[in-house]
Amino acid sequence: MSHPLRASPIIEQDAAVYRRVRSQSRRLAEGLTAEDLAVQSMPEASPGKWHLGHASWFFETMILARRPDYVPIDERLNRLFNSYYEALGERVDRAERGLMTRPSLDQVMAYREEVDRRMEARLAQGLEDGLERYLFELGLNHEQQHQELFLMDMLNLMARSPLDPAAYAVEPRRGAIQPRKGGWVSFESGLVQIGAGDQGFAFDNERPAHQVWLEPFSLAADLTTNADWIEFIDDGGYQRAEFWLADGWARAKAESWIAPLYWREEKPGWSTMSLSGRRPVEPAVPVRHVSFYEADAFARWSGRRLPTEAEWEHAARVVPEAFSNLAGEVWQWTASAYSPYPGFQPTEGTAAEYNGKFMANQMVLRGGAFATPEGHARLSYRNFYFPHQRWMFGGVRLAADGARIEEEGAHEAFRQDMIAGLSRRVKALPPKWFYDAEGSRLFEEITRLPEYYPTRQEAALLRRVAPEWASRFGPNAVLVELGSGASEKTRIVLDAAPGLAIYAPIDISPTALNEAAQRIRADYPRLKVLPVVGDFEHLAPPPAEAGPGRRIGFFPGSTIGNLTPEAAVALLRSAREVLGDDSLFILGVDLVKSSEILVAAYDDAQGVTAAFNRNLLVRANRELGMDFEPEAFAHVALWNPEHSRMEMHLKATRPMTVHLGKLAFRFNAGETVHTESSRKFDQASVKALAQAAGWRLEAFEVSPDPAVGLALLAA
Ligand code: SAH
Ligand code: AVI
Repeated sequence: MSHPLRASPIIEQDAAVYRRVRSQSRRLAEGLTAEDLAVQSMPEASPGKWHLGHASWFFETMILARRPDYVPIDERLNRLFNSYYEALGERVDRAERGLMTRPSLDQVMAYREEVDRRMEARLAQGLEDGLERYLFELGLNHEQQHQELFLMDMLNLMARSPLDPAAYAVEPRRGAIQPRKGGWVSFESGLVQIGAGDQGFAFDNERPAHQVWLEPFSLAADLTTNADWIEFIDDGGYQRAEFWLADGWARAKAESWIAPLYWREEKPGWSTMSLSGRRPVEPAVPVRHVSFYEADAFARWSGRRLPTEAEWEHAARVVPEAFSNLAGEVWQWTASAYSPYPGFQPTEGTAAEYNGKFMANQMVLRGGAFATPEGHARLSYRNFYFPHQRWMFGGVRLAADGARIEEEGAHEAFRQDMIAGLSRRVKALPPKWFYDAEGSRLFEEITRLPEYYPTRQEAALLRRVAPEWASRFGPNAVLVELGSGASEKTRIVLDAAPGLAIYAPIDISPTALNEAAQRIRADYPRLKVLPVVGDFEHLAPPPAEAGPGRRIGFFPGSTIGNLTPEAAVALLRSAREVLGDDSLFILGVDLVKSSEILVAAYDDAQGVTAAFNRNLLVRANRELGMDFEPEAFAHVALWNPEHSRMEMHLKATRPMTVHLGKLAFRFNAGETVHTESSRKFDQASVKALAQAAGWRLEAFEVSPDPAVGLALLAA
């Protein structure tokens, strides 16, 4: 008996993804009539039938036709289904697409099926090279873009009928709208990285990743709502030129804008058109179908502004949990013109026309919409439209200058963690909030305490192993340090590896980070120092300017022990992904030892650790306007053998109620807030952790007592 050749997992996966994406387009067309799919009168939109044909044509042209002997399915369709590719010859004007009664819907669907048959045969042979794989992924992403365009265009078509037809019984959306978070999220100034790294699919316009300097800014936690918009309308927003850009004002007057697209004044109130028919405008729901010009005018009327795309992306990377509806409701207009990133390279070949040639006169939108297919958008995704266009699912998230724009609204992520942490049955807060300027200063004081052995022991051990480990870095290596603080241990690595080209520290504490970066720059003038203010649990790839040298992760201090075991694995896994296949990772861990030594290290005689612990409450009072009495909380440090960790708590010495805005949190006497865990390891637990995250443990070195360990991991 002969066995058919087994398809490789990649081939099977490609075919499955292809079928899944293609069938989604077909599903959108189900239930619509042939007429619904054939016509269109808006010059910027296309009929549904055209989208179905064009997305298929893209696969035929970009992939199937790469082979020189390829015979097209129907040569004549090239002209109809070519969207804008100059290199591929003549085509039907976009405004005329809605007049093509032939080919019939059946013929277009038959064309789709033939493309599918040929693509599946091609996929079964395996994609030929890296470019073909990129084009295949581009084809899938392109098809998904057309799924959203299909819905935008269908809505526009339906909105033209006095019957207000519902294209679908319920709005086709990929997830529920998220509830409001409230307030603003503030960010300090700093050099941040935006754009897509080299790993995974991204459109050419998202690359290369690069650095941008941000001044302090705040971003609204929530999207602008219909209720906000109605206030703008009622205050004469569409009649008062002072809020508008000149071009916007001219357009608003010429097209008689009085409200977002599809809104109709009813008596009383407003209605709007949706994919499930005409409905009353719901005040609490985010506004849709506003142009950049309207968004900008609204922002000016609000005394705010639109965010730049770098602000949006940085905020979304650092504290996604602080925002509602970042993606999945409406694309959000930014103040950024759609232009190439520094070092932009269009995709090779015909697909070079995909994005780059549109980089004039359009504005960037970020996020994603309810109609954006699942898994399609990314934090680096750059959508773009002309500033007057309104038929896309576009809305507004406001921004403002300055790190703190409203006492109550500032520091939203901290506030959210505080509310969540104090609402738990066993109260707990994430230790990352220790590190404001004072917290970072107190930590440095801790490192010099006689009882706090880890810093001294680790530095000495690092001095011993660094020369050998650094000999493996290779030329122009890039050192990415997580939670770098004062960057003191870094110097040991830098001294052992004079060939290092780049030092990229990431830390949540802007003061500690920027001051350390300045000192390192002064002492290592040949080294390029690229600090990033951010949360290491949301790692971005090193900047493109970091060059091709090997990436070396550096995470000393046993800060990994401050994460839950699951979060530690997730962090190491994301570091593995971001640093790439050839990378190394130096991980510092504190080791299990007698509880006396451990407890003394976290409860020093001078009370510095107690002050560090209580500073969290001082910070909450200052930044969140809370009313903790720090002195009424006792510092508690205890060894938890079950979880192999030191714990710090703050214990209420008497019954108390503390307030955060209108919220009240009750403390019984003796009740604690768990403020930090510091897990202690041994070689086996480090090995298990590394392996769970996709790293190999190459070396593990232990210091003299009190013992700490340094692990060298390889990707
Ligand atoms: N690496 C130094 C400092 C350790 S202290 C040493 O070994 O001595 C921990 C550092 O991590 C602090 O600078 C703190 O600001 C930073 N940090 C804590 N949580 C963080 C997070 N989630 N993202 C980024 N930095 C964080
Ligand atoms: C940063 N981190 C590893 C320290 C630790 O030991 O867990 C923070 C610290 N907490 C109390 N003292 C020091």
